[in-house]
Amino acid sequence: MDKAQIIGILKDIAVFLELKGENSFKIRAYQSGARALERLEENFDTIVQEGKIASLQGIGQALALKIETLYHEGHLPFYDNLKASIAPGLIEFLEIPGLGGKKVKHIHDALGIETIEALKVACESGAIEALDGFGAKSAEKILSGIANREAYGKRHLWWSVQGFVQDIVKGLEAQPLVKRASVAGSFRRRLETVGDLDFIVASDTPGPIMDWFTQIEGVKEITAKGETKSSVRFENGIQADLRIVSEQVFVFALHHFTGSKDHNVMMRQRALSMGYRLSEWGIFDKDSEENIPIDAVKDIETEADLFKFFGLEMIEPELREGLGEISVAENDALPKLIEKQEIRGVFHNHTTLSDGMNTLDEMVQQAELLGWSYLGFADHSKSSVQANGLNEERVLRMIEQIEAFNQSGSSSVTAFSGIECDILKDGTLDLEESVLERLDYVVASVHSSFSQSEEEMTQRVIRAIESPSVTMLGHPTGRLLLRREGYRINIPKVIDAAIANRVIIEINANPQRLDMDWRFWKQAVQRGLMCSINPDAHSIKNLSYYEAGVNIARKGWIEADRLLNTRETDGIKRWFRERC
Ligand code: DGT
Ligand code: CA
Ligand code: CA
Ligand code: ZN
Repeated sequence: MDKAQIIGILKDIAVFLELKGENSFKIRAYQSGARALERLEENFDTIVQEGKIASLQGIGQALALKIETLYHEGHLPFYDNLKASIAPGLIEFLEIPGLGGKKVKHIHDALGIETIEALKVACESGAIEALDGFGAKSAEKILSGIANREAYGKRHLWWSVQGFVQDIVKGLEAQPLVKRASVAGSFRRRLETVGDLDFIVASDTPGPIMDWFTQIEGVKEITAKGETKSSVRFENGIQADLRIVSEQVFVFALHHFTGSKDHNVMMRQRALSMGYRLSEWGIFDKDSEENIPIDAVKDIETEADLFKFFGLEMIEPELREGLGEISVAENDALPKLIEKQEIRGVFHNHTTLSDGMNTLDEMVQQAELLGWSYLGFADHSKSSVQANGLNEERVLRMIEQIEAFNQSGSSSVTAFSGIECDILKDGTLDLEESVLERLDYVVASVHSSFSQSEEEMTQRVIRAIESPSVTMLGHPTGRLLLRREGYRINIPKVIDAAIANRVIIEINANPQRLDMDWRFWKQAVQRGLMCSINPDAHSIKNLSYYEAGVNIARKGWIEADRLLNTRETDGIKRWFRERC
């Protein structure tokens, strides 16, 4: 376990002890231990390995032992038992902003409640504000905390629902009374996470289609059922809306419910400026009171027709985020978006040499099946001890192995030798420069000391970008979608440094990362940043993550000439040699 994780556990222990009403002396020991580690200037790993943890100010012998156990074994029985002794509901209370151990204990002692639902009721009934030390404000704050928590918990990774969505669309299309069917909403825009799913169908006979939809296997609850709209909730927590309209209205409903809201607002403004009113029902004269669409609507069958009517080129759903797409479409200047068939290979992949599940040969065979020309390897470096990272000697052996593989001519796929080299706390790299420069390329990533200040982290990453052997920056924020915020870092400054040093930034295409975020890419590529879609695959199956990366490249307005993976093998070699 690394330092940041250990600090997190020490803080958890302090809170759990508070919740159990333990004496404050004990609690403070863990709090000050966590602070001592946060303040630590020296290398944490070295200190643990040299057995010097107990010599740090604020850390006693007993605590030092616990830290060592966490570091070496990755878990601590004392912590596991403590956590198990607390009702799970109370641990959920702690996730609500403003509720610490003491307050949760107070609520539990006074009201005996142990679930979020009961806590919500207690806030609404006035029981919370009647407690000592609480008031109307705190009850309100708890309620909004519960609401936020629910909102966060209700989203799903785009990647995890795609098969589910395809099945529903296929099922709808197979219904005899369905003329057209499509998914809409954030799923269609390929947003990294989706709230609910939105389906649009054209039919004159909605009844039987609504019946089918509300009886799909896995439907747990029907929250609405009507002629034009039904909503269901599935056992897996996903909610879905189905809207059924006439064939003539379909394209307008599809456009409206694809969104985004910001895009729709801008489209409506544009319509008004041209004398029309645009809605999910069609196009109307601006001043007409009647709900009869203008005649031209008859000729609008596709979204391309709809955009054309308003003087715009077709705007793909991925671009409909209200980020200037309408004014660019007006000038026919939208980017030509990447297709997954254009990808010729990917670079950031792990094998059994570090923490991957498959060997180099197995990974290459999968690349052949995908029709790729090359595959890059980037196993972990030695600081990533838990991932069995490679030291200099093992890197040199791997380079030989890859050279032998390429010379054997056993595959149409060229293997590139790389490493995912840890960026150490001070921004230096984990491996000797003389070894790094013998690799085809180097992906540099942060895997430790996540709790640094924004300034420190930014400087640390920029220092790595400036180091001569670094080719790419890996997952620049370290975020895990719906699970963990990224570390604090100034991404615009990192982008500047990458452009200045001709360092590529990856789209880490692991569906839980999708890091760097698409919201940064449009501007960054316009300023000259080069991108690589890197699946960070730890198995042959995960090579398919590159498709999630393509989604993000499309959302980021990235064209083929800014994407390394669209080059053929010679072009890749040239980039690694000359960075152009
Ligand atoms: P989600 O479900 O949170 O991932 O995001 P969306 O974009 O799927 O949002 P959702 O399901 O609430 O609505 C689908 C689309 O319908 C949305 O992208 C735009 C359109 N829409 C919904 N409500 C409004 C609204 O109040 N104004 C406008 N202009 N459009 C709306
Ligand atoms: Ca939605
Ligand atoms: Ca919806
Ligand atoms: Zn990594």
